[in-house]
This record gives sequence, C-alpha cells and structure tokens, in this order.
Amino acid sequence: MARGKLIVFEGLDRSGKSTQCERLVSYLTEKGVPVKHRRFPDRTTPIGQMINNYLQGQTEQEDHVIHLLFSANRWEAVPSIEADINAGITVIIDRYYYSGCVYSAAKNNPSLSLSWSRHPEEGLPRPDLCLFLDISAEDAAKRGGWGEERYEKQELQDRVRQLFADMRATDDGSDFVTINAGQSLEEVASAIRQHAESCIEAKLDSSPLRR
Ligand code: T5A
Ligand code: NA
Repeated sequence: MARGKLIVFEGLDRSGKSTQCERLVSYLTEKGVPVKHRRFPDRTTPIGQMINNYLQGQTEQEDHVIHLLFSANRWEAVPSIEADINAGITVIIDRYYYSGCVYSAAKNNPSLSLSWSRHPEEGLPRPDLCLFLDISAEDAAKRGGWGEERYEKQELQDRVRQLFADMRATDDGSDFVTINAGQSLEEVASAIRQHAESCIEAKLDSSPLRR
C-alpha cells in the first residue's frame, strides 16, 4: 500500500491557515482521499495545556523552556503521525516546526537564534509539501482578532515574517511553496488544491518519510 503524504500549512497569525486547512480536509474527504487533520500546538495534551496557559498569558516560561515544550508537543505526536502515514492516510497539519523556529527566534533572545531553535526539531518527519500562506503583518492584522494571545502584536509579527523570509535561504525554506494569502478565500483554496493534489498523486510508494 502507498503511504500517506505529510502536508503542512505555515504562515503568520491570521494568514488563513486554519480556514484553508479545514477546506482542504473537507475537499479531500469528499473526494474519498483518506485524510487526518492535526494542529500544533496540540492544546489537548498535558504539554499542550502548559503551552496554552503560556500563550494566554496565564503563566510565564523562560524562552528556551517554552521552545522545548512546543517541540516536545510535536515529538509526542510522532508515533501517531507515522502510524497514520504508514496506514495510507494523508496527514494535514496546521503549523509545524517552521513556526516553532521562527516564533522563538523572533523574541531576539541572544542565546536563541534560528539555528539554535532548529536543534530540538531535528529528526521530526519532514513534510512532502509545506504550503506557506504569505501575507504582510499589516494585512493580516486587518482580519481582526489580534491582541488576545501573546504573539499577536504587529512588531513581533513583522519579525516573524522576516524570519520566515530568512528561512527561505536555508534548507528548511526550500520546502516552502508560497501561496499569496492576500487573495480571496476561493482563490487561495484553489491554489492550495492544485499543489495538494499533485503532492498526493505523486508516486512515492517505496519512499519513506524524510527526516
Ligand atoms: N507557535 C506555534 C509557536 O510559538 N511555536 C510553535 O512551535 C507553534 C506550533 C498559536 C501561537 O503559537 C505560536 C504561533 C501562534 O502565535 P495557533 O494556535 O496556530 O498558534 O494560532 P491561531 O490563533 O489558531 O491561528 P492563527 O492566528 O495563526 O490564524 P490562522 O489559522 O492563520 O487564520 P484563520 O484561518 O483563523 O483566519 C483568520 C481570520 O481571517 C479570515 C478568517 O475568516 C478569520 O476571520 N480569513 C480571510 N479573510 C479574507 N480573505 C481571506 N483569504 C481570508 N482567509 C482567512
Ligand atoms: Na489557526
């Protein structure tokens, strides 16, 4: 049996990741493609609850500690992600280690560089497709809802966008397929469907997930 594919959505806060992730999952499900939808942070686990409390400003965490908790929250899901993919299910994830690295590095902590932030993520399954929903922090902010969680501030989001751009020059950034997320919902969805369908159709039967 052909393995499932690993597809990831990335981008700034309010770039439309969750909306588009849900649309793609319903579209593929209707077409009969076996898919599973996940998100990081996964706030349902004990580690995820610690992350949630931090994001909502109820607790403080040292910068490296919260970085490692976000990373641990991905590692704890790996056995289940691998089991799904080996069972032929395509796993579609809302945010992954790319966010993990850039949001931590955006804090400008001198001992938490983009390259330091990558180390705990080494060895996580690497996506077959990473859809980067590109929008300026200014346009994303117009969509409303900022100000409720810790990182939802224009200045930090501007640094996050710059770091995603810096990441493009690294090996990780070579994964990005950039989608103009400033278009209408339908235009964005249609661009995503094209990339996702060619990824799913690509024959990789004997090729294991990359690391
Ligand atoms: N984080 C995350 C880390 O620091 N380290 C990590 O390792 C990880 C994984 C929470 C925070 O955690 C940080 C990053 C985040 O700051 P989250 O739970 O993914 O991460 O964040 P959420 O608040 O759930 O989601 P986002 O803010 O990222 O929003 P989305 O999912 O990008 O956007 P979405 O789809 O909810 O859309 C936002 C609004 O825009 C509208 C939607 O209807 C909605 O109202 N919209 C559009 N409007 C016009 N045109 C379009 N094309 C539109 N698309 C969406
Ligand atoms: Na979201």
